[in-house]
Amino acid sequence: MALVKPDGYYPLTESSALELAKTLGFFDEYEELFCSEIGDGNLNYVFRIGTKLYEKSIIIKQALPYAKVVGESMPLTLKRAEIESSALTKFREFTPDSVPKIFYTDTELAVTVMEDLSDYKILRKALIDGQEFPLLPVHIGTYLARTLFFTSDFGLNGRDKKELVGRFINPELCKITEDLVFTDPFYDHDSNDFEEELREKVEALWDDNIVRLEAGKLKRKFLTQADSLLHGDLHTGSIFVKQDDTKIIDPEFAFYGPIGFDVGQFIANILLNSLSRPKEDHPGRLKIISDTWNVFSSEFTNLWLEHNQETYSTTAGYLDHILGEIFEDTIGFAGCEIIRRTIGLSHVADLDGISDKNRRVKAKTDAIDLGRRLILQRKIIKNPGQLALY
Ligand code: SR1
Ligand code: MG
Repeated sequence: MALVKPDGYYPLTESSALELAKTLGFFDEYEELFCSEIGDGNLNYVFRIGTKLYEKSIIIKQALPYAKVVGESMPLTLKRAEIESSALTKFREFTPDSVPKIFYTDTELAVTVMEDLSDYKILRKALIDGQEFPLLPVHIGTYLARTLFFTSDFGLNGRDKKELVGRFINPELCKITEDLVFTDPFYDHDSNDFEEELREKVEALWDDNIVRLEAGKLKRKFLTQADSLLHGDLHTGSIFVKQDDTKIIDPEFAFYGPIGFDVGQFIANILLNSLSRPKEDHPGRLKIISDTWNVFSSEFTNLWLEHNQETYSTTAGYLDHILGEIFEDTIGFAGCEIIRRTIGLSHVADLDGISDKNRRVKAKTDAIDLGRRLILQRKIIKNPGQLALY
């Protein structure tokens, strides 16, 4: 009997996801399969489906009409599934080895079928476990340079770029970032969440008009500066690693924004991990940041010299100006990300997982101080080596 896919949207279960995989022809009708929901993110279902002997497996990812982390009180557009698969497809043009393969998308069901990366580990977990990945900076720095250069006005002609800006308008997901990263943590907002022991520190932050002013300026950049197609949520939970490979997943927040935002989120999440670890591990974490920035800026420079379509690109000083601006934004956005992951709605396991309360509160106090300094001193910090002093 031929299997038929039901019409319309319905939230998948392990058994209906398995049926869907068969209906779409990924497996034979009578093949014995397993299916488990493995999603540990904030927003979506992720089903892993495969043959019992693991010869073949796929991932079915489905967007829910609300944020899983909050519940049905926070409705969320299903269009993000289409944005995610279009962004992965676009990024694949510039860096095919850095993103998972997409096998199928269904806009109505908000489903993407993709390569199973179960032999990889989520970078956040691997860093918490103290693992090291010497090739990570090369992979991430190259991914950032290629995706951000080739979708910008430097790598594309103006018409094609504007068409892409239009395709990646993503108001609902951008609103989440505008609120959760750039606004709520700097105000006494209901969505904030922190240990009572941090209250005095957090209230001092809310009373600090200079921090608010600078956070406001960074938010405006995020709202208005359509440099490049961003991943939009490049924290260490959006990166899969193994010793010799790195894959970037989950670009459902993709939109045209300031280049430093992606770089800053990555750096911030490495710093958050560093804050959760003993002092002797800090130089190793800072090296990930310096090496990633160095790979990013030298690859961006090579692309600029070889492929730039902008007439002004050969003007002396212009490349240095752009890289300087990206670095300053990177540091500022990193500061906002560190603060929101510490006192906002969406935390990180690196800090929340510190079981000793005194140690946890101390690490979070340091995180607030660090985030604040990065926001305020982003024009003074000129290279990643200086972060060692912070
Ligand atoms: C309600 S969504 C909370 C966070 O999860 C996503 O991964 C984004 O980082 C978002 O800010
Ligand atoms: Mg995500």
